[in-house]
Amino acid sequence: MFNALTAMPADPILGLLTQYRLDPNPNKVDLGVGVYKDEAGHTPILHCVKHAERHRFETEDTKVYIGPTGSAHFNDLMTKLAFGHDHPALLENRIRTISTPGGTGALRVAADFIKRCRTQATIWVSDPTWANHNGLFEAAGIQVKTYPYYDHDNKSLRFDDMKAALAQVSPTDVVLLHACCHNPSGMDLTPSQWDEVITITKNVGFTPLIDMAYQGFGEGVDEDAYGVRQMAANVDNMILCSSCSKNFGLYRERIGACSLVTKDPTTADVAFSVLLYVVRCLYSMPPAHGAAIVETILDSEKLTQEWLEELAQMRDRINGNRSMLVDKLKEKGVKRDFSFIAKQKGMFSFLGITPEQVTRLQQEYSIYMVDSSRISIAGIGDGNVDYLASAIAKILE
Ligand code: PLP
Ligand code: TYF
Repeated sequence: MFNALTAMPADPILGLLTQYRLDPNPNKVDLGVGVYKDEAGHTPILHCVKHAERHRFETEDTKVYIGPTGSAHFNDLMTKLAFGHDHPALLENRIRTISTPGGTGALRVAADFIKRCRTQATIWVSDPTWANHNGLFEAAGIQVKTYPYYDHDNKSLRFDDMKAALAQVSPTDVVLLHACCHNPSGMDLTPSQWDEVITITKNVGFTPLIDMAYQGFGEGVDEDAYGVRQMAANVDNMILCSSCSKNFGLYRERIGACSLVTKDPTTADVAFSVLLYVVRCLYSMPPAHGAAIVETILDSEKLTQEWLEELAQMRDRINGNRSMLVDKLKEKGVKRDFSFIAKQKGMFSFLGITPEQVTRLQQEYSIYMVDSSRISIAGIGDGNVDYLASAIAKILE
């Protein structure tokens, strides 16, 4: 039976990590996978997480099954973190949240849930989007189509084209929007652009699915949730997939959440029962450890404060790296305008070089990035920015 298989390509992002690790060049630079790194190129465990883990170790008294929803308390805290404490949909009991195995698990659950809402569903994703979005929705038998988003030539948002495309979407379709820190372009909607998209969503009647994998990495926890909160206040149906991988640094613990916003509590209960059925058929119940850590942090004022400070440090370092690279490229005499990198948000930007130039950077300088020239900004630091900017200057000559 296995003989009939043809090999699948490796994950284009995670595959880079293996190549990078095998490269003996001491000057190598990893701008591939989107994980936060400190100046030393290390992805640290947050202090607040360590504190919470110590506390859980002392107090946890069972490992019995947690059930398909995960921890109800974690779900409540995550709902408040995403929507705010006093969101009308929350006060009106119209939101239902479950814990999921990471943001990816949330998206996969959402995909099966959408399929159960409508067998012929189509989901519209931005062009470009995170590579895994396509596979996750196709795996659930959902057709994936794209709407215009990033203008590679002008390094800007194709906002008019995006609006025109969304206005043509069927009311029975779903549209995926990135809450903040757009992966891979770093190009976010401004609050007023969100308002316009929300008006179109309301008028056309499609269901928005918002993917929030980087809450707190753009401008701040509340600022980054602007679109989520406004959308939920204005539409009858919405899905939110969130992740604790980046903002709590819990990547390998696999913890995130999936929330449904509905028009009334009765619809919410029915939809929730379908969501739980989907979970049962996919993985039965989510891992508990990451949720317990987040719960411990958000339950404590002191740990929450510590978390917000550590999150701000990560955000500030990334933003600092953005300007540092732009300045260094200028210093190296690069004539091309890279100032857009300093204006974009979150972990990623496209350098905007050709695949051949990406290959040259890798082969001649051991600088690793995705073929599309997406760079993970956290991989830049004081120690490598000079080397990186010199190499970019050379391949642009
Ligand atoms: N959505 C986007 C846009 C992402 O970039 C990622 C990856 O980091 C995820 C979802 C999933 O994150 P995770 O499954 O690691 O929580
Ligand atoms: O886009 C990225 O780099 C992050 C991390 O299969 C990631 O979202 C990449 C690929 C993958 C899972 C996570």
